Amino acid sequence: MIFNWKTFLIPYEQAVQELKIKFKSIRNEYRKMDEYSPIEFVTGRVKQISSILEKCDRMELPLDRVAELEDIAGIRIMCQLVDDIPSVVNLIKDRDGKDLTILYEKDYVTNRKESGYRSYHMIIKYTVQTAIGEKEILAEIQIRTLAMNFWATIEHSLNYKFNENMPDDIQKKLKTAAEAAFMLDMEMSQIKDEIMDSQGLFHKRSSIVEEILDRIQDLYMLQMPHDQLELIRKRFWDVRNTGDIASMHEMKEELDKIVEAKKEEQGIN
Ligand code: 0O2
Ligand code: 0O2
Repeated sequence: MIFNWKTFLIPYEQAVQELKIKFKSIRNEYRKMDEYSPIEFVTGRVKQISSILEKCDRMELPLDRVAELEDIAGIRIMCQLVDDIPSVVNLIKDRDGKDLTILYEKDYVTNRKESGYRSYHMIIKYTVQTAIGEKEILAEIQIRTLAMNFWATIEHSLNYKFNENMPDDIQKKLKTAAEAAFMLDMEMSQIKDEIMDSQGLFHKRSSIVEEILDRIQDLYMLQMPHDQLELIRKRFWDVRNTGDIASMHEMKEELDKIVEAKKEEQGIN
């Protein structure tokens, strides 16, 4: 039998694309609300055919049961802080039975693997609509901090290079590095509130800046005289340089009123 990989992998590719968009959208929603996002970034991949074959060999799984592999479709969600991991897990649990079904979870965050690997894994069932009908596939979601990801990425490439025969000294260094990554996560957790506040503030500031620029654009379109627009622009730069959110907010509210008055004057609305 000739196995048609191209056709077989289509639903997996679609699932990875869809899930990536869904998790990236959650992050964007938090940003729009000027709130700290437990999701920092999302990546995804369909497992290489050579890795699928290797895993089938290792698991003594015949090719006609290849769909039993849980990680042909893989989504990785990176968080800034360890405490973000349960938040993301809960976001996914909220969707259980809706657009995905959770089969089981593996908590390598509290129970790190012998290698030093830490991550939270969720195995899900996901349905995609393809040109030839509905297809249900398995996917693995890995949730980890930036520090866990840094370590796992490097360890993964070293493992690949040494192919199970990693020299003892490198193995030892990786163990020490895993400990350092763990300590880094612990240190960051201690300044969690400051990190969350400062990032909320950063997004709040950038959205007010966007809103003020929108109002200036509105006034330009409403044909406000050039010299008056210049004064507003200059004031915007001064207020922006102070970085004071309250003053920026005040300026935005003033501009809202001017825009409204101009629109009324011109019989718009
Ligand atoms: P943004 O908003 O620029 O971060 P695709 O072409 O859609 O199939 P994609 O998503 O571009 O693939 O690539 P992939 O490999 O799945 O994901 C890479 C994403 O991870 C990119 O985001 C990178 O910017 C982001 N990324 C990688 N490392 C880091 C990091 O250290 N910090 C942050 N914040 N992001 C990182 P996008 O999709 O371009 O979106
Ligand atoms: P990829 O795509 O190259 O990352 P097994 O795969 O047999 O070890 P199992 O039960 O299938 O075990 O899954 P497990 O242990 O939950 O891990 C599956 C995935 O988690 C792996 O996929 C890795 O991505 C990641 N992982 C698990 N342990 C380690 C580790 O010690 N170091 C690193 N860097 N990653 C790990 P694959 O199959 O390796 O594929």
